[in-house]
Amino acid sequence: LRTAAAALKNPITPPVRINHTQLLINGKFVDSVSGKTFPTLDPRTGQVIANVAEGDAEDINRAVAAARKAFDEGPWPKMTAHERSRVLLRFADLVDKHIDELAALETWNNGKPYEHAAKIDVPGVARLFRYYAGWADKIHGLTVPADGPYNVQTLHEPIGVAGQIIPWNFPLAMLAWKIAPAIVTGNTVVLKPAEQTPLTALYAAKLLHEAGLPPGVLNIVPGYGPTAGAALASHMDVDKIAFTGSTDTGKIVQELAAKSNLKPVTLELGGKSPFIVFEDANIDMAVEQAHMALFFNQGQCCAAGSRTFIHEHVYDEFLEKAKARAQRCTVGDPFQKGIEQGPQIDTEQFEKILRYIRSGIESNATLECGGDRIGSQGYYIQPTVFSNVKDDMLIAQDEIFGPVQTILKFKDVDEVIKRANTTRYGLAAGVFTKNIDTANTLTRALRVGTVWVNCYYVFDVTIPFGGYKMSGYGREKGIYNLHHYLQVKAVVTPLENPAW
Ligand code: TXE
Repeated sequence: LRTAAAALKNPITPPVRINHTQLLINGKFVDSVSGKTFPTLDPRTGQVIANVAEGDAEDINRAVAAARKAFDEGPWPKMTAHERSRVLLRFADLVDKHIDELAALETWNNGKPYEHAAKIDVPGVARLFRYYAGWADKIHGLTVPADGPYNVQTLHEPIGVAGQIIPWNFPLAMLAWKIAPAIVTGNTVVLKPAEQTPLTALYAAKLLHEAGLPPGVLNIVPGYGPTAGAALASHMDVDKIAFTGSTDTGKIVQELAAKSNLKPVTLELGGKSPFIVFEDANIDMAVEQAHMALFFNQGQCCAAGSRTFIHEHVYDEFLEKAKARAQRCTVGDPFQKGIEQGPQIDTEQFEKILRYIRSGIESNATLECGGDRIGSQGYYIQPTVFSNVKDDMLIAQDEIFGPVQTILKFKDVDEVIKRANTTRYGLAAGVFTKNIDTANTLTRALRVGTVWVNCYYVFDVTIPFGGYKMSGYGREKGIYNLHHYLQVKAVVTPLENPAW
């Protein structure tokens, strides 16, 4: 780690230029009404990499007006499904073409390893747009067998102007998950990226316009949550709001939606997902998956396997191997080859994680490795493992959102089900066992939106993702997200001539 710290002093120059720092409204890059800008930082150093136009309520008004016009007057919702689909497909091709710039910009602004951005995040965007492009002309209503002489049909119509607020941990993936199902169904969008990571959203939106998206269909307004985000959630002319972020902010968004025009809301919020290893599991595989389930993306994943429950018979073996794996984890400049972990996103998250580490030590969990920052600049944290973690410790209850693995011991199936479910969250779970009965029992008993059995983080575009309990509601990806962007209209026509 000492060598790594020395290398971190001289960050690699990112192989990309920043071309877009203004708001994108009605197909044009524009300054904010106030003329204000805000700095966006490099998590490797905390230095400013660009100043970006700061949108607030006035800019949201302008963006919503553009989206409203594009929805009410078209052409987008009135275009054929096939034509809309072609725009999404052309965009996917442009993403493939510009993969290097998009990945470099994502790494520069977010701190995730370039190899991950280039092999996972960016190709995932193209894949997701191709998937939803395929849905364009496969959305249709029903003929309904009502009593009486009536022809009854349902029409599936776009809902209107969608407001979308996204976080900073997967800036491009979150943007894609939100935009693709919304626009393929004929809606128009105003999206607010996280204040930490506006750069790839602006770049991707520019590529969507190059792919033929008409002006006003997608508007991007970077800015802060309590100003731009709140203005979007409470706007009277926004017909739906989709949010990904913290549970506390999710509650605010839902309240703003209710207090304004009662727009429907979908929320993808935090988690404290159990990762459960039974004594019959393949331990080496479970160790590797548990490591990835927690440390991937610097631990900044809503579905992180952040309570690692290990059966008492394999606990010691697992712990020794998990600790060794964490110590092997390569932390460093995310632009360097072979790096698994880069810096955390910003100083708030960095401080929050270090506070949780201190809390773990103070509550007498055993610090097996890590526990401190790396170097003296940027937001790098040592891969950290705690054992002897108890359910009532803060580190076993709160979302740490950093590279801190917490390992707990259990004795039997009923006990671990109860403990796994004793949380306000319900996003995901991992179950490692070769026993089909144990797997079946767990998959049904766990109150979570996704159960991965003998695997973790399989995020195919076809698989719905979302939460139970305070991890939110609604599903993203797959067929399920389309329903959140469609209204169902019943049309009833008499079969016999009415007496006029
Ligand atoms: O989240 P916020 P923050 C969790 C994770 C993290 C914690 C705090 O535990 O440590 O949340 O992170 C916008 N009205 N997750 O502060 O505030 C904000 O501008 C409308 C889990 O970054 O939820 C940003 O665009 N919008 C998570 C978005 O909400 C508001 C991913 C997310 O920010 C707003 C990120 C307001 N009043 C953090 N206030 C996941 N589920 O993956 C803020 N925002």
